[in-house]
Amino acid sequence: QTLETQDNQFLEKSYTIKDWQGGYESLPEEYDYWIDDIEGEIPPELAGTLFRNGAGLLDINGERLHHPFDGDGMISRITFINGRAHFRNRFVQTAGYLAEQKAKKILYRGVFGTQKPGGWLANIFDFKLKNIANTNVIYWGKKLLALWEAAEPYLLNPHTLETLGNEYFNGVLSKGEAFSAHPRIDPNGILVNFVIKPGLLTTITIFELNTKGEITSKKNHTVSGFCFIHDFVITENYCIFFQNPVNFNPIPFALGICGAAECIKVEKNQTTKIIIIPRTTNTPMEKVKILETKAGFIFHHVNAFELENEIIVDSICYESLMEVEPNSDYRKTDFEKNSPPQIWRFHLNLLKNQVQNQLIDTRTTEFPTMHPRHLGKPYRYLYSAAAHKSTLNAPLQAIFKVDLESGKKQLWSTAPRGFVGEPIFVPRAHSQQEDDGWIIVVVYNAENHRSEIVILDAQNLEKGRITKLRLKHHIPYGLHGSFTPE
Ligand code: 3ON
Ligand code: FE
Repeated sequence: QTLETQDNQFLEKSYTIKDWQGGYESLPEEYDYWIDDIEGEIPPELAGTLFRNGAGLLDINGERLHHPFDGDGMISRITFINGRAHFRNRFVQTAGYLAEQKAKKILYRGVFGTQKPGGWLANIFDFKLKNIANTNVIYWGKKLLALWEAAEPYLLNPHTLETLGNEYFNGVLSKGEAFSAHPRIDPNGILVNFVIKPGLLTTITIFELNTKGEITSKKNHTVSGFCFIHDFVITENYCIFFQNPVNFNPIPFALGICGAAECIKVEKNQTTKIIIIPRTTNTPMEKVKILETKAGFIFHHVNAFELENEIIVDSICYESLMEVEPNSDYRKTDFEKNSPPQIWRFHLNLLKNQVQNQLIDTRTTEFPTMHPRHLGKPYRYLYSAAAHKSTLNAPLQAIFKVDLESGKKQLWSTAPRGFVGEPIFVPRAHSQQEDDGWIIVVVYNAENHRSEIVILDAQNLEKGRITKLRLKHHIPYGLHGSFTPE
């Protein structure tokens, strides 16, 4: 026996793969009820609504999707009012969802490899996109919008979650024009969003929206090379994009062999280009600036801010990406074989045009968040979903808090049978301290195959949960969401 295999025997896992897989079962039912199975007390000052989005269906009439990112968007809405909580979930009634539910079979190819039945001949040269509206949900300018980065938003009724149609912002967006799923809200009351149109040259469009939900600015920038960019960051003066070191070979996709995203390969030896775009023309730096560094692959950033001659950016980096194979099953992921997503801090020096990289923590972590009032500004605390153990890749089972000033870290874990989604930080009204508020997170409990809404004290995760609201069903692992005090 090698030393390595001996070591592995003692590395007891904090989860079983079977438990983890339970969170990837479809939830076809739509519910509407007051939550009455509650442990602890809902903080009386906590008022507002948490919206969550994610794939509600992982199969179409029993035919499994190839990847959870291909699943139809389902919105969950948890409203906190007078110490009570109400739950409702509904599918976004996209054209594709309605058509497939009616046909009872897969009619569209998915970006992440779902194919129509019938092999490559049934899929060859089919470039139609199914807008699945599954990635994020925001309430902005009195509009509830379900977002997916490759198409236009869907507008929903914020109370009933009924789908009202596509949102084109008074014709500023055209049919089929995308609006990414990762808007950033400047605390000055401006929502900034972007869209990537990749090609040999890539166009990055930057939108600004006012508090009425109107697009007030739409500007195009062109950069060289193919881009796959899922998220971005803003500071007071800049929008910052990390152009991942990837190559795109569309041929297998065109031939009906795999999904478009499966044709993206991370090039470990290639550098990441950091694209810094001024938000207005009267910023210190007038033109677009591009810096280079080694950063692996980035889906999500935490935050960014300006400090003297530097821009600081905190991001979640993967050394490489799990390659989704055409015939593989995502539910059989061998976590330990993949590189862990970790928090890094990048110092972009705008005078020297240099980048310094600093690993903040080795733990597997994803879905980072922070206090919305500090977005684009200096900040002290970040929160994220994380693995139970501090090394090796593993499912997200814990909530992690990092004090970026003191380096202190806290962990609240749901292992062995709990699995967490994206945490949302809700500040207490009129709070002074940056971490005075709550973390709300949906936890999948494999013990009873149901989900729970858990409320934590953001100042002290380790004292344990304040409240646990037990749902009557599970919610499949989701992607992003947001909280609105309204
Ligand atoms: O040229 C094309 C341009 C484009 C916009 C390429 C393309 C077809 C791939 C594309 C579309 C991209 C899309 C639709 C991306 C959608 C991404 C998505 C739905 C989710 C991403 C989630 C990211 C992460 C990191 C989730 C992590 C989850 C866990 C760790 C929990 O298990
Ligand atoms: Fe995302």
